[in-house]
Amino acid sequence: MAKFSMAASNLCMAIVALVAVAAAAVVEAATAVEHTFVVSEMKMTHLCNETLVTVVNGQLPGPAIEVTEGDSVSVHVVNKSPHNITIHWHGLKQRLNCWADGVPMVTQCPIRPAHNMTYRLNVTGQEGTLWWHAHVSGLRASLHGAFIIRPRHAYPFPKPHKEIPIVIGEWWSLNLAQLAKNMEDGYYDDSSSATTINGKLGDLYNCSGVVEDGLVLDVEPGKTYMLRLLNAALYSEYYVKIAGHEFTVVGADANYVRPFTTDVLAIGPGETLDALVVASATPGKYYMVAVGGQAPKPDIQIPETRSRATVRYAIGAGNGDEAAPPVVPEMPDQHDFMVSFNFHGNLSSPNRTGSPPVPATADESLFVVLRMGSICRGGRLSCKRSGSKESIIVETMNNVSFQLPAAAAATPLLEELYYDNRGNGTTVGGGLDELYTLPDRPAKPFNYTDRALIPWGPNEAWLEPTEKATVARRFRHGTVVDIVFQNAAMMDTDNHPMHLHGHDMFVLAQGHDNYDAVRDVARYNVVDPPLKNTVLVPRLGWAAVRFVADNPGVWYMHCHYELHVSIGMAAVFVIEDGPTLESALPPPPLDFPKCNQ
Ligand SMILES: *[C@@H]1O[C@H](CO)[C@@H](O)[C@H](O)[C@H]1NC(C)=O
Ligand SMILES: *[C@@H]1O[C@H](CO)[C@@H](O)[C@H](O)[C@H]1NC(C)=O
Ligand SMILES: *[C@@H]1O[C@H](CO)[C@@H](O)[C@H](O)[C@H]1NC(C)=O
Ligand SMILES: *[C@@H]1O[C@H](CO)[C@@H](O)[C@H](O)[C@H]1NC(C)=O
Ligand SMILES: *[C@@H]1O[C@H](CO)[C@@H](O)[C@H](O)[C@H]1NC(C)=O
Ligand SMILES: *[C@@H]1O[C@H](CO)[C@@H](O)[C@H](O)[C@H]1NC(C)=O
Ligand SMILES: *[C@@H]1O[C@H](CO)[C@@H](O)[C@H](O)[C@H]1NC(C)=O
Ligand SMILES: *[C@@H]1O[C@H](CO)[C@@H](O)[C@H](O)[C@H]1NC(C)=O
Ligand SMILES: *[C@@H]1O[C@H](CO)[C@@H](O)[C@H](O)[C@H]1NC(C)=O
Ligand SMILES: *[C@@H]1O[C@H](CO)[C@@H](O)[C@H](O)[C@H]1NC(C)=O
Ligand SMILES: [Cu+2]
Repeated sequence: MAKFSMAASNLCMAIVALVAVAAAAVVEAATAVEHTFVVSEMKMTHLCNETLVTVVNGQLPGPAIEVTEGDSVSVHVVNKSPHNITIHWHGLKQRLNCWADGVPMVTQCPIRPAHNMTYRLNVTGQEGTLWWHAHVSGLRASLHGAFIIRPRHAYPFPKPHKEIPIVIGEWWSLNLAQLAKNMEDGYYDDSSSATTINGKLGDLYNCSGVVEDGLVLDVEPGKTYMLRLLNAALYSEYYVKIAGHEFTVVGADANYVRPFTTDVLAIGPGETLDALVVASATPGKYYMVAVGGQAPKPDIQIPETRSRATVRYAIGAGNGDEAAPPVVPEMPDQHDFMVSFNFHGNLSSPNRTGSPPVPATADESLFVVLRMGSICRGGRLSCKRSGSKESIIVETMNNVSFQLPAAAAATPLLEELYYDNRGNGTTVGGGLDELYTLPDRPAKPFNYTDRALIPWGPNEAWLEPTEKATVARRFRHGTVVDIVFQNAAMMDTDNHPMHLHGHDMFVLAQGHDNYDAVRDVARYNVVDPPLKNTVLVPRLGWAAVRFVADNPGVWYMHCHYELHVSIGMAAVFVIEDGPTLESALPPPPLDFPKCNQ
């Protein structure tokens, strides 16, 4: 009996081996990857406090999706939480697949409690690290995970010994649904309780003296590790260092970059990075530290956020002093924004055949000023501003603040587009034609980076009055679009990680102070600019991007700071169908959720 079953299992193994050999011969056929994401609430305890958090499959961070370029993915999302949920596949190009982009009321009706939905994704033409997260205000702090795309053929560098996802996040003792409500109500003094690395708070935090668990990365001397970093935090860009080690950055936003070496990484919310680290230090223990950057005073200050993990060399590798504390890296000042400016300025594309060429010129150019403004409460026309409770602070792009269509609208914008295109516009949501058009440029230019506008009061007050609308910008298929994002010093000087769904953007240039077309167009890098889905617009400065609007659909474009997007720093780009069946948006999937059923 035992003998028989052994023979059977050997046979099984032989078949498996045969299949593997056959697959290897054709360079791994594309695979269908399947996941089930059960969204539910769970109690977790940190810092002596028990908190109810919404998670996927009981995990924080959620499960990583790991695929090989060319694979197709099905994710069955089963909503056992009391919240409306959508999942966004951050950075995935989603060619002709806007239906699966996961933005509530923009691309789909949310998955309601006790409902489910299957997202079907093709992963083509991208390699590196991306991530997924709920596109639900507040909740993405606990609903996120890595989306890892391995090359079908080979890395353009020696294959690393190991790949390690590093998810930078935040722990909120505050209930996240409450946080979302607070942000909507114009109360935004909340801050996270801790920074986390792979969900762990680390030993800088404790509950009555008992330190929190920290991430430990075990390494072998001489080996190369690939860190796949993503910043899932709601509020901060992070500066990351490992004592005694350097990083070689090889990828950003699932695009390879020309490798460069640095001792510090800067990663804004929504950004991802692939960085190689060689375990070449004297065997021992070294802290990896992530510190949250913030704009200096007179901006309002929040307590410094910081977490650490430990890089630990294998025992027996000459690691004599086990008891010695880990070496601490010297971190940049949290206010030193030049760390971020230099890091992002060092990203460029490697010259690889097959990478898309940079279009030489743009068909349309937008100049988009990013800044705060305010709206009177209760629909009144005039009120006290500059932080008065009579008004509510909003974020704007060219002096208009984005408002999502109400869930009660019953038809998401993408469905409006699809049926409008087919001469069957539903009148329920008013149709896309009634959306507010994002202006090309601000109506009244001002000195955007005038430091006198930072403190709330008379200098900035005249610029505050603004309005809310569902802001859109329509592009013909194939339009080459230039956008200069000008960061204005109004009431704050945060940087803004601007994220575009469904497209990568060439980052042509960044600069300090006010953009000057005459001077700055000459500085555009049209030779080897990096391709990013999230461009960090520097504080008191600007960034210029170019992208080709060739993926039909309704794509969200927004700041990836949770507060900023929830108070309106967003717009949708409506991209029309191309001329052929292969360049037109296909019909919605059959099981696409309906709003009111
Ligand atoms: C823990 O909860 C208590 C009571 O709700 C609150 O006073 C305290 O600030 C919380 N601590 C942290 C670290 O959030
Ligand atoms: C998903 O919903 C469908 C229709 O309501 C139901 O038939 C199916 O069993 C559900 N699947 C899961 C995994 O809950
Ligand atoms: C994925 O690609 C296959 C093959 O081209 C195509 O038939 C399918 O419709 C695509 N699915 C999605 C969700 O884009
Ligand atoms: C615990 O945390 C408090 C507050 O951050 C700190 O003052 C104290 O030194 C910590 N204790 C330990 C043992 O780490
Ligand atoms: C790249 O980083 C170096 C420091 O490592 C800095 O001197 C340089 O200015 C950066 N490049 C750009 C374009 O910002
Ligand atoms: C790659 O591009 C850089 C910058 O344009 C150039 O200096 C270099 O010679 C190119 N290398 C190759 C191998 O083409
Ligand atoms: C128009 O679209 C609506 C919404 O999906 C659909 O119910 C209706 O049958 C369509 N009408 C026509 C004439 O195609
Ligand atoms: C804009 O403001 C800055 C300082 O806040 C000042 O140095 C600069 O001269 C101003 N520019 C113009 C054109 O007024
Ligand atoms: C901003 O928009 C509001 C509302 O339309 C308008 O009253 C105000 O003048 C605009 N401000 C600027 C600086 O353009
Ligand atoms: C959830 O979505 C449904 C249908 O789209 C909507 O009617 C309901 O108001 C939403 N609930 C919340 C809490 O937003
Ligand atoms: Cu922002």
